[in-house]
Amino acid sequence: MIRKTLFALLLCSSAIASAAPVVPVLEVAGGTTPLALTSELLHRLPRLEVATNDHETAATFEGVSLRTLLSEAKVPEGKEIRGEYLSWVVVVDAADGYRAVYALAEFDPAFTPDRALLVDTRDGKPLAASEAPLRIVLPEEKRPARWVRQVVRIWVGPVDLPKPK
Ligand SMILES: Nc1nc2c(c(=O)[nH]1)N[C@H]1C(S)=C(S)[C@@H](COP(=O)(O)O)O[C@H]1N2
Ligand SMILES: [Mo]
Repeated sequence: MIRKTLFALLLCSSAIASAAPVVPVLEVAGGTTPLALTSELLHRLPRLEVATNDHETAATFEGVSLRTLLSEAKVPEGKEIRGEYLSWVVVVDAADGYRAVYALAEFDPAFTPDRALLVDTRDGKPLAASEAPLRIVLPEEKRPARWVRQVVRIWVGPVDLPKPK
């Protein structure tokens, strides 16, 4: 009995420790203040819902278009995406060290019909710990490998690789 209580207490304290608020950010190259992707921001912007198949499981996600968030952070869009911006990338980092890269143009409706979302709910409920606080959902992308879970940072900027001589 005592053992059980201790175990429950330990579980509780670790839950409290991990409940420290993680505020994911969107950072744009050039050193402007990172955009804090707070729940308040995600509820102030237009929200979208998408019905998908996560592997074989049907799931409905809700969140904000990644493009909307990029515009909120003043990242070029539409016809502004030319010249150097065609070599800009969006790097998404997760709490578990997972990282995926996309091209900036991939999120622009002027280039592609896919609508990437940054979601905070699945089937009407807050994301589970394995996906929280935020997840990328690319409804048209068949393999969900870039549907990054546990997003903590989105970095946008020029790819920094050497050009041919
Ligand atoms: N943070 C994070 N996101 C991730 C992964 C991961 O290991 N860590 N795996 C990816 C891969 S390979 C797949 S197939 C899907 C799995 O998502 P699911 O657990 O909802 O099925 O998440 C993607 N997102
Ligand atoms: Mo995967």
